[in-house]
Amino acid sequence: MTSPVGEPPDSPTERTAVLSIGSNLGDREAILREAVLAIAAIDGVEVIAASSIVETAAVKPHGVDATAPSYLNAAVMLRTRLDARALLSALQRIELEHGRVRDERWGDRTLDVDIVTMADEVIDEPGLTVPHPRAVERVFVLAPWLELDSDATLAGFGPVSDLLAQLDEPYRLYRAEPLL
Ligand code: A4P
Ligand code: MG
Repeated sequence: MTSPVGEPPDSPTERTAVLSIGSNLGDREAILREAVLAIAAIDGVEVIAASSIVETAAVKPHGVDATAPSYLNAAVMLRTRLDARALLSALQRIELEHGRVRDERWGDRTLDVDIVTMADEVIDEPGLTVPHPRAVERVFVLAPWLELDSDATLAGFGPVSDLLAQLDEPYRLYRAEPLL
């Protein structure tokens, strides 16, 4: 098989991925900053941009929980030659290194890192769904993503700008400067 012009033979294809990072325990902002650095340090990953930080009330399986600590969320855009599975395990290692404990579904956490999209890939396997199945309903995922890419489209749903307008949910800009 021939490789595309300009690409060395056997070089794995680089793709763009968008991550959502979130924290509602501990020093949330410091944890998000450390997470971006840790993501950038993954072998085979180049972080292109990170968004500003938004703050929203915690969403639990039964709905918004105003009694739980609020979340800081941001989006990270990267280029990688890793496949989605390898990227997810590197991200889960970073979650664990930041004191993430998995006990309750959608429970409070020091750090959550989700793959929102990865190029135009559609994956539906045990333990890995891409695009992230709940991105479409989450202002704290869509707003930071739109900030990084005003033409962003969520596969199967349409332009992120339209999805965000339909949600019409409150969020607070916690830190306007980009994390990177
Ligand atoms: N998994 C499958 N697809 C993916 C993907 N695209 N990216 C699997 C990352 N992980 C993916 O996740 C459970 C399993 O999902 C993983 O083992 C992985 O194999 P988890 O991080 O262990 O647990 P979780 O995050 O509690 O579960 P879940 O269902 O992924 O929750 P979400 O959808 O991530 O929601 N409220 C606010 N305001 N801000 C938030 O960021 N986040 C959540 C978590 C709930 N409420 C929130 C926020
Ligand atoms: Mg998660």
